[in-house]
Amino acid sequence: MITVFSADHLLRSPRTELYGGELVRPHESPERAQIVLERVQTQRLGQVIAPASFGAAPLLRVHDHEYIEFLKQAWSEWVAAGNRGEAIPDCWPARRMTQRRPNSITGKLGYYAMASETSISHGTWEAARAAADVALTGASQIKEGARAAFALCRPPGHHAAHDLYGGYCFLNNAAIAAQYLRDAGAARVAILDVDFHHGNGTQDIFYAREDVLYVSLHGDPADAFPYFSGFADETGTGSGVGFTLNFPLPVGTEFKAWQDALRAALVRIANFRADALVVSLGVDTFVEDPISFFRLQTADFFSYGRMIGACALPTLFVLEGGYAVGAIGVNVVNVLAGFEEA
Ligand code: SP5
Ligand code: ZN
Repeated sequence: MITVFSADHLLRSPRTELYGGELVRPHESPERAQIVLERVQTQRLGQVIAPASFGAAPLLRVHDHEYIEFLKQAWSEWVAAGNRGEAIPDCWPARRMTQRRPNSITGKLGYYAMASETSISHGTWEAARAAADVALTGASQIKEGARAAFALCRPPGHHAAHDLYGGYCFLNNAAIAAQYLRDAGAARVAILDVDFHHGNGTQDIFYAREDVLYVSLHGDPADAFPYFSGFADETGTGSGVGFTLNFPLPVGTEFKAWQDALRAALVRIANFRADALVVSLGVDTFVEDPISFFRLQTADFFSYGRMIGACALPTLFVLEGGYAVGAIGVNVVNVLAGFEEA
């Protein structure tokens, strides 16, 4: 299958992540994308192409205009305000406070952030925009009739909502791609999210929709980030009821139990009769992942790739998380190779 990759991901290279009360070197690092790209090449998965530029319109199908303007300006506003470190919020619109948008950049960070581990730094917007173009280029391959494509996106996207960033995400690459496929004539698009974390942003974007099914397997939010989204009783709203399906799984989940949940997820996707499938592909389910608590092994990624391939749907894979950097290339390409073998 074709891989879409942009070297512009390198423009996102913050120095800090707020983690355990310290500012540490970010888990979501440039090495991640380079290692996945190298594995794609050494395993001869297929051609690697650069993205085309799709402009603002497909971003605005999913994201708020003022939110996009905020992302474009945040770093320069932060620097102009005299701040010396990277941009991190320090106040949020919590319970019983107003939801008005402040003027001050620090206030705006709190208004738009769903988490504070994600520092904004020079080049963040440019990299996020390139990642969305990577996803859109992959989606256009599917539109043109490809059976599958791999969007090697960085930064990731599934925590980004209509007007929220965080969880290392700014633009929701998978949601932008799914909406693009809808606009290109696919009547129904399914999104399967196998990242360790719940894709709160993707769920939120499509929560009231019956034309885009969102199905996710993830660490139980009672114990795992993003804590406030991803419970089993979140099933959609209005005409979208029944078109969101969550499988929260406990600490220490092994492949056998994870695979049972995947089987159930794939049954729902088959019943939905999707015209296309978008897979939010995070490999932070790996046993050695430093911030997660599932126990999948390297060979398991190949096994479940084959299960996804057996659905026989046009499939766009969009890279999300995975922080055991030494294994990320092997694990991601195992999913794609398993898919191709089905
Ligand atoms: C795309 C993606 O995978 N985003 C993940 C964002 C995770 N952000 C916060 C992680 C906090 C993890 N805390 C774990 C404590 C382990 N001692
Ligand atoms: Zn994740």
